[in-house]
Amino acid sequence: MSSGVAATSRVRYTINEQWQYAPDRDGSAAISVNLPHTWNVSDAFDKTPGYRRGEGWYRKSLRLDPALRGKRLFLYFEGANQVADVYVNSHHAGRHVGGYTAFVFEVTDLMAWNGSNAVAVRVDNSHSQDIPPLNADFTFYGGIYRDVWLLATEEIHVTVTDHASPGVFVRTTERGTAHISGTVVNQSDKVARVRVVNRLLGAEGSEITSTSSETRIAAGGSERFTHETRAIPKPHLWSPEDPYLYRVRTEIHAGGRLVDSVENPLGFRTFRFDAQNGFSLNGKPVKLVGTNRHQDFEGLGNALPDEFHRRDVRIVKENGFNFLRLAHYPQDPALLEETDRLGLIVWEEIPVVNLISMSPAFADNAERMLTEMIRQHYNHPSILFWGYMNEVLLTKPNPNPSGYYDRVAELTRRLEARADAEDPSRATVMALSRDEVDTDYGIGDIPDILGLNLYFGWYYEQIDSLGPFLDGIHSRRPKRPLIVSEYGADSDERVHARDPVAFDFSSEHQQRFHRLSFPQIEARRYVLGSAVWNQFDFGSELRHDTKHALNQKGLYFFNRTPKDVAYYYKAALVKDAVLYIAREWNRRAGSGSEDRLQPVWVYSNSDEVELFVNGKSVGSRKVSNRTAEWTVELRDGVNRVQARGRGEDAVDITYTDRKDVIAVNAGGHYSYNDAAGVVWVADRGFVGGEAKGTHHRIYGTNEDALFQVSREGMDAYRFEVPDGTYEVTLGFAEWIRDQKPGQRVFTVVVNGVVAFADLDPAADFGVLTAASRTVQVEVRAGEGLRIEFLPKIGKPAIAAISARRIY
Ligand code: GCB
Ligand code: CA
Repeated sequence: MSSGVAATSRVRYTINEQWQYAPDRDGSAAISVNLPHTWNVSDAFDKTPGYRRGEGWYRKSLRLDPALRGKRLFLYFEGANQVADVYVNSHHAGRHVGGYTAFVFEVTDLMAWNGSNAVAVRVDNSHSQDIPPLNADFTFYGGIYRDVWLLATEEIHVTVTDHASPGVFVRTTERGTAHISGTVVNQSDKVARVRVVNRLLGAEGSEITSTSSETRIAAGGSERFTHETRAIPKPHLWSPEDPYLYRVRTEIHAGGRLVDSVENPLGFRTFRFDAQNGFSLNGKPVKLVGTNRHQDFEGLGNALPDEFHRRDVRIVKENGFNFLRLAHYPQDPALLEETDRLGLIVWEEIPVVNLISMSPAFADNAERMLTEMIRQHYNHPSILFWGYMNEVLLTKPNPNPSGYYDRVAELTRRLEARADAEDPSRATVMALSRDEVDTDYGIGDIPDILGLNLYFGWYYEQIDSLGPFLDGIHSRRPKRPLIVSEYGADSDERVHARDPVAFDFSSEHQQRFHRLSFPQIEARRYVLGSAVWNQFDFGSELRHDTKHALNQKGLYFFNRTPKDVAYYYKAALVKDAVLYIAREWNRRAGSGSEDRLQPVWVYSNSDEVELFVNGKSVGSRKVSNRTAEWTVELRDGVNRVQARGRGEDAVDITYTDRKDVIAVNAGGHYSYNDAAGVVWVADRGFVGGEAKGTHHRIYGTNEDALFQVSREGMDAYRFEVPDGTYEVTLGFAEWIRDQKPGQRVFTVVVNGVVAFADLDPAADFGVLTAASRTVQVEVRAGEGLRIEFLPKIGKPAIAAISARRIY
């Protein structure tokens, strides 16, 4: 380690490198890791229910730079999920409870200056009735999943142990001044005379004004300072369009030396919200149009390097949003620095989700998490809203303890009071769902603003019911400022439907959902704003759906590639030219001339767009609600589709005209694109029987959506194909999870060949398990392909049929 570090003032560097991680204390199975790290990267996504929730041990040897001698030493953790015990040379330095806020322990007296120091951290992500969140629709990955810092200060310094906050709190006042308060500690054994200087700096670093004061601090004592600068005439305001940042440099001088200095961002901005007129920033009406963000990422779990956090902010910003809800927990400091810099208005919240427990420790921990969040992130001008509960009435504890709802209300009042005491300059919020809001025991009236998580046209009712529902709440609670804190629908890029329906996971339903939902929000002035659920797909181990363990309501995939739907919002929100041909459905198939007529649509902020298919214009269309749509005729093979308006775009759509290859998603109204490039066309249902299905994960396959739906009770499928020798593959999955052996038994005959005799899927394969069998059959004399189902017990069923001619 270099000894070139400054001999004065504070020193801070990450110690993320070269840790040893082991799942247990003895450490014999230790592996080398760098932080950030989680131990749930794979088990939270495999198909075995559950993921490891227990202890993990991180060990590192730390050699101290001799230049730091004489300084006070601290270990600063940005986050570890969810209980962390820190040991230095086998001494317990401290424990922190809660997975989403930072913590710091002083370790000066536990460290040796010669040789290496053994740092060990026990992290535990077990469920605890004392710690929020108790349950929620996201994965509680264990580990030290954010940066860890070594921090060294002089004996006299700005406090670092006030809830791991910066120790200095800056805000602006209505008088146009900057208000700066903080605490200086004197860890020496002598009384100290200290001068505190605060310098307000412009974005380029020039000093605009400064304040200072002198104070005496007893040995081992601390003193608070409160400064207010002169009024800044016409300050450069902070806003999403122009996120101008001032900085406040706080200097501590003692004994004629600069002993400490820290910098914090400062933004001048004012905001108001009104139950009738909505939201305004810096005196101008602004609709908050935004999205929600979870912190995890494909292949990394929650352990993201800072650049990933910053990139997420850039993506949200480039999508045209001005608002970001950090659901459902405090997030990485790198992310908040970026929302300050790029200009996004932030709602941040603590993870009190779905329900509370009656344990007094639960309430204490929730309140402390709120205090930590507010103090740690107080100086970020991008944050305007503190949230403290999400759908807290959703899950009824079982058994339901007496007095439960009184306890929820009591905790709500306690958190509201805490947020007010910590930070009266911001607004408090909570989010309730449709089913909670009318019987909310009054808790929805406690915060300043009520958020509504609404899934009309997904979990319930119709997409069109969103606006009328909002109007109803608004008329019943005319004084309550309302914000749509969530709305969204899942999609899977492999699932496509010409007639999409809620819960089919088709890309087309998700797009229609947003095209029809957003205008209803835009049209209502009283709604302060909205946030899509969610910007990115995210891990939720309890989910099944079409990609298990994932919530697929993202406008982007889990790896941050955009879905088509993202461009609807981009076209609605971005001023620069946006013109985008929807392309998730870039592989299509059919048989016959009618199938060749296919929809193509474009998202754009042009007035008019012209479309070309294989070089020929198919006409111009007026863009309405950022969308223009055509029905075009595709040819067999690759089709070049181009669009021109404000800007241009081009994509290739492959269409396969089926002659001697068949692939049918039996029982599915949607087509399915598998990993091998096969397009399983929607089942047109000409064969009788009924479509049946499940959203449960299907074992033995990754193509869940193909096997989740089946057709049941038909006599036969018949395909007109040319004569020849065919390979026919039949896929099954019993979708009834408690189906017993002997409840469904049938025989399948393909052109006279018995493919399955007395097949009993529950017995032969197990329920919810995909199995396929391929047989070879002859097609002669123009008879086509005939797949017959002969019931013995119950009804026959099939999930997937494919056939290809081999001779
Ligand atoms: C909600 C929750 C959120 C879920 C979302 C969903 O209302 O607040 O945590 O992930 O719905 O997708 O069901
Ligand atoms: Ca970080």
